Amino acid sequence: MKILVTGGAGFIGSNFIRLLLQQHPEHKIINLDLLTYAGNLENLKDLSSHPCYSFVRGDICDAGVVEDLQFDAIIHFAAESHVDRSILDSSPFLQTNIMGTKNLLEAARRRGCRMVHVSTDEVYGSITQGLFTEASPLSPNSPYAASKASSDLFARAYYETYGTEVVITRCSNNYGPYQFPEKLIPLMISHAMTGKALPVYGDGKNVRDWIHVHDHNRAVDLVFHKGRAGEVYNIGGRNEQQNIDIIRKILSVVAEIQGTDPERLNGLITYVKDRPGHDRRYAIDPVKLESELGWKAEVAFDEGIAATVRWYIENKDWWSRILSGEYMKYYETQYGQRLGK
Ligand code: NAD
Ligand code: TDX
Repeated sequence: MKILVTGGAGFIGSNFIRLLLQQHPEHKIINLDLLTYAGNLENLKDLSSHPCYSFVRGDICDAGVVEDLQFDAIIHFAAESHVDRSILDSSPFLQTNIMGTKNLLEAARRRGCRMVHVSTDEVYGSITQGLFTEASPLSPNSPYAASKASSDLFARAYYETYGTEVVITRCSNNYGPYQFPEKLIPLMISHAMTGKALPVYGDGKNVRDWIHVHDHNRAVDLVFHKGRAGEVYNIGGRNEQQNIDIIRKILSVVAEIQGTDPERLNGLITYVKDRPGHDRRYAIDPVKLESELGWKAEVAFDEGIAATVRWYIENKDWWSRILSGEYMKYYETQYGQRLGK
């Protein structure tokens, strides 16, 4: 089967392509990616000449680009993915996440092909007690989450209206190698390694359910091959943690690996003005995926986070190259005032 993977040069997509090529030598992959600030072909450089892999630089919003490609199925990761950026300017989020997804749904409809739409737990909003199930109402709070919820509703509408064979996944917070350094975990690792302030939003007690990217991608693979069309599958790590605990864990691993004084690293923690509309807690119930498709998270958090810290320490060149130019402008806008610079 020829599979169109969108956003394959990003964090989750690049890890997914590597997994799919290992697990399914029977498939061929076309990676369609615009290479925005978040896309990086270095993530896949070991696979660039793989006989089952090809890359096309292009915009999912451009119907002509998608029309010209030959494929039998779509696995759709491409998105504007950072909540903080959506607060600064939501326009690219509407364009890529809604219009781009609608464009791919249209391609799937016309060709009669299967599509997995990769979404997020953020569409459910914040929950005080209990867990989000697939039946929980959509209640997005950030512009990013609103754009993803809209794309989920279009996916649903294409299934209901045209019978397009689309399946939606909603995963919790991912961590692992190749995550863009604007996100919490790589940001904290890279700052700890370079002695920069660690900006903690609000009181640091917001809760996220962290899952290793490998486990997310194993689930997407399963849903692609076995998930029922028109269904939603939640994906979560059963691993709720407060941000401040994640940060302290990262610091203890960095200190251990680098032989740095943990107290010096703890001193870098800086509480800053909160993210507007900051969701307090995400907590997702993956029981449908577990019972129906036999999925189970495999990566224990303590091992996964230690391996991730090690990866960032060993691949400093990868993230150092990113921390320049456009990123530094964004960083200044996002954190300059917060950190009193
Ligand atoms: P990312 O920002 O690392 O990667 C996004 C990729 O999409 C980049 O390679 C970028 O170049 C590409 N892209 C953006 N706009 C495009 C366009 N118009 N046309 C073609 N390509 C375009 O994101 P990620 O963290 O890997 O997330 C991937 C998907 O998983 C997203 O849909 C996101 O909403 C979802 N998700 C992410 C998480 C998480 O914790 N990171 C959790 C749940 C769901
Ligand atoms: O500098 C920071 N300080 C801080 O306290 C950053 C970048 C984040 N945070 C907090 C905000 C969140 O409570 O850490 C938590 C995680 O933040 P992010 O890494 O920005 O992730 P989040 O907003 O939870 O969204 C992520 O998970 C769901 C992904 O970015 C989304 O793409 C995914 O859909």
